[in-house]
Amino acid sequence: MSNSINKLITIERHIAENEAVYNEATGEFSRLLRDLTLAMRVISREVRRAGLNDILGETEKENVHGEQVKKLDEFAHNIVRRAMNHGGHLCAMASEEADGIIPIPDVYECGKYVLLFDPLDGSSNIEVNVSIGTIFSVYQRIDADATTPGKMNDLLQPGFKQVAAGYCLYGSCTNLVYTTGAGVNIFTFDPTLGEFFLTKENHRMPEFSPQYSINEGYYNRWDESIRKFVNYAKSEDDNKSAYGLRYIGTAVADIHRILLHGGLFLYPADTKNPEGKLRLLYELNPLGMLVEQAGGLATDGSQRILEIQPETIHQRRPVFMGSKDNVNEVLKFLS
Ligand code: P6P
Repeated sequence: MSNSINKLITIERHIAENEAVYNEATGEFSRLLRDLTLAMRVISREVRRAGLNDILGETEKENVHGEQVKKLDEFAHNIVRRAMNHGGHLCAMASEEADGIIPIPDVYECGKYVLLFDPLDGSSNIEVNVSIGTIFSVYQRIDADATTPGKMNDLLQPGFKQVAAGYCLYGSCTNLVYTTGAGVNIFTFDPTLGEFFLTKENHRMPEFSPQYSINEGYYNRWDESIRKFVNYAKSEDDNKSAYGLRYIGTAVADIHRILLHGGLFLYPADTKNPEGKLRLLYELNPLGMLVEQAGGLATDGSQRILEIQPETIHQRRPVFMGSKDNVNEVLKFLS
């Protein structure tokens, strides 16, 4: 069971103590996560001032997906890149907002990790004051002893090889949720102190909850099996009440709710998105690792998300993730 915390522990201390659990406690991994939390503090501050700083709204640019880049998207991307490119712990990065590999500038040393991130997930919600978040995924490079710049195959690793995954959710408060494979830990930001305090350690999600999360506007684009599941979810009789529907439209916010309250998140393939919409490397793998570490499941409908061998940085996959019994229930409709 997860336990609420009555002692004051900052994320720096938790990372350092946690690294003792994680082998090769060289301090390099702690410094990587520490630098990442700095980036999130800066993004959190800017997200909360966006309206005042007039950095809402759109730039004239489009990202690799042909999506309009919001000013905050670009800001968050640059903050993570600048916070992480000189610490000597990374040999390469990849971001939703960049076409290919983000190299470490050759004036800095290359380290043994790679970072993949979605700088600001939920772009469509930025200027309507709905929760958005930063998602991150960390791997060791394939040749851990190399000191050369990272290559594409260092970035294209299956999710089960992640050494850390997490997100920072900028909602009514700022929550940082991360795992290094030894359980899910939740932190809450105190902006007056600039500190993330541990609020839940080794969090476990409910095994089932009568809630589902999907964009029902696409009902007519779905495969028949998805329509049958959704019709079942809405149905009620003497043995079953209708499930609740919650859909924020920011995956990291929907998954955060499901981590805490249980339920099922679905973004299936449809006639417009034959590979689904969510990206495997910097959305599904990190969120999938967190969900599994909290006792849930994450699948693309035919295989475990974390076992998919990536082929390109921005590839998409359909996803069904959440509480174990909720996922097993929808799988019965898919098969
Ligand atoms: P739709 C946000 O743009 C995002 O990538 C995810 O965070 C979110 O779950 C999804 O798109 C929402 O997509 O098609 O329902 O608007």
